[in-house]
Amino acid sequence: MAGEPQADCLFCKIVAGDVPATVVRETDNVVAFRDINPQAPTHVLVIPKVHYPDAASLALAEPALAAELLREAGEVAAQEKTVEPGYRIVFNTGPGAGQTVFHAHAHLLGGRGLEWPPG
Ligand code: DGP
Repeated sequence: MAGEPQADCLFCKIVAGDVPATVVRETDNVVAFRDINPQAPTHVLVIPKVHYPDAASLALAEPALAAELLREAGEVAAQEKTVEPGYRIVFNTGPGAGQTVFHAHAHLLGGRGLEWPPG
């Protein structure tokens, strides 16, 4: 069923506490933790606790939760003091875009200059 935990999902295991993570922020619906392979001084993953395979399917099924995810990413950016000079929120979607974990997640990147276009 949509949103149900998936036994083979790494991020569902992090939500359940079965895989450890460095959590920097948590609400009833969202958890934010440091990426294991940081690409910037601040690299935090912000995820819904419920399982959707990507950001678009989350937004279709639960738009209020997708909005909460974005709001929480902004809160983490403030907490990490990356609002100035700026930060980036990325949703890799699909293997061709580099998505490797198929549980919706925002990458919050900051703490260094970020080039455009990305690779
Ligand atoms: P993506 O490639 O967009 O699906 O992002 C998945 C991210 O998840 C990637 O940047 C690395 C991170 N990651 C993978 N395994 C773990 C883990 O066990 N713990 C944490 N904290 N991050 C992980």
